[in-house]
Amino acid sequence: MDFKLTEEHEMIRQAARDFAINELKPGVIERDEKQEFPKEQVKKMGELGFMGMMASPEYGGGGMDTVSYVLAMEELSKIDASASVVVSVNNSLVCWGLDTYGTEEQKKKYLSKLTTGEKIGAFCLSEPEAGSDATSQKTTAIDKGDHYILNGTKNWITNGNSAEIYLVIAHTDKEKKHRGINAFIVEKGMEGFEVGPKEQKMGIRGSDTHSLTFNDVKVPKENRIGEDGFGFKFAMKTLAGGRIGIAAQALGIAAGAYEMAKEYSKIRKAFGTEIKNHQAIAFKLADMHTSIEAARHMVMKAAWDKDNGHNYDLSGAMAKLYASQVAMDVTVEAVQVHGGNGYVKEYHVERMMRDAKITQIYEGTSEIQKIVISRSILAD
Ligand code: COS
Repeated sequence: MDFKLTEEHEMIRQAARDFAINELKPGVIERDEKQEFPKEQVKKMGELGFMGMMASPEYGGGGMDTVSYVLAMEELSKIDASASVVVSVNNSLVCWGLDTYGTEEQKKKYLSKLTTGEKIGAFCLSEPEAGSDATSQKTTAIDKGDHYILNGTKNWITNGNSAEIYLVIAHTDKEKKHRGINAFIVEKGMEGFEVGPKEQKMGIRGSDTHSLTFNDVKVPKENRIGEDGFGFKFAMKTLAGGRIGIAAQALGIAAGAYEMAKEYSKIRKAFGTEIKNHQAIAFKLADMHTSIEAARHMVMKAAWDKDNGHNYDLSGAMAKLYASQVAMDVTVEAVQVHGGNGYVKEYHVERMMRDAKITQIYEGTSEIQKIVISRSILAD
């Protein structure tokens, strides 16, 4: 067993850290306030290779392992979780899905633009009445020979407006239940495809979340991903990896808030001494540090499982469940350590507390992770 990162991993972590401090931190408060998408920053992350880290190099990807990806996700999320969710969705849901299951033509046409950040991707599974209950898709795609006709509505879609390439899950045969579901590549601009209004959110306000509507959208048959009926498995397999990315995001939010609380405790004085000298604060920091370290080990284990060809459904679900709870607990305590200043925007931790909550909801709620975990441990 070796807990040491390679030199290459350390370099990737440092590059992500530098980028987050130099490029994401300036303006992060304003973007949160105005619900402004970090357009320039995402473009730069594409140029630096953060948008397609694990994808195959022949399609412009970095060919890196999942450990590299979670290291970058943690560092970016320490500073700006709105920017990091764009990275997460593009990398683990869209690029990974296309790289692993797409045809050669799909990879050439779409993946090569997504890995470089030239275009952004979105993953469209959730519907007004199908979030956790993912098989209850109401969106339909009717087979018309050389194309499908797509109708329906998708909800809470990350990168909803900034994306240009959308992976859309739809029923092609309701009788067959989950085996009658398919995944399609839909391009912005296809007739009948409309982006709905932007959601007004509590956290990750810099990311753009929209509903989408499809009215008789003609999708060429070559845009279906995998064999007929593969869509639900595609969604499940893609989300299993996505959950590792969100676990890393939660870890980053927690670690970022903890680092700020620790630094603050060294400068803020109360009762004649820095507050770090009060056990009430020191013990909080001890608890925060311990739970973050535990979450980090779980995230790394899930990434390692994926990199080594092991099943990562269980370790990924556990990492997300645990790290997202740590993100909530630690950010609440970080606000408490900051006292009155913690409630004020310029100290960042109130934003992190709001950002943390979504990690318990998207890409499978904590309750869904418990379904995945309990089914897995009770299977034998
Ligand atoms: N990898 C591959 N296949 C999987 C899988 C996985 N991780 N998980 C499930 N499947 C397959 C099953 O093997 C089954 O296929 P077969 O019948 O051919 O064997 C099929 O998918 C249906 O599985 P299951 O019966 O377990 O489906 P359920 O309706 O009980 O749902 C959960 C399972 C709850 C785990 C699933 O619906 C889920 O993950 N929901 C949350 C979705 C989500 O994350 N939503 C957020 C939207 S993205 S922001």
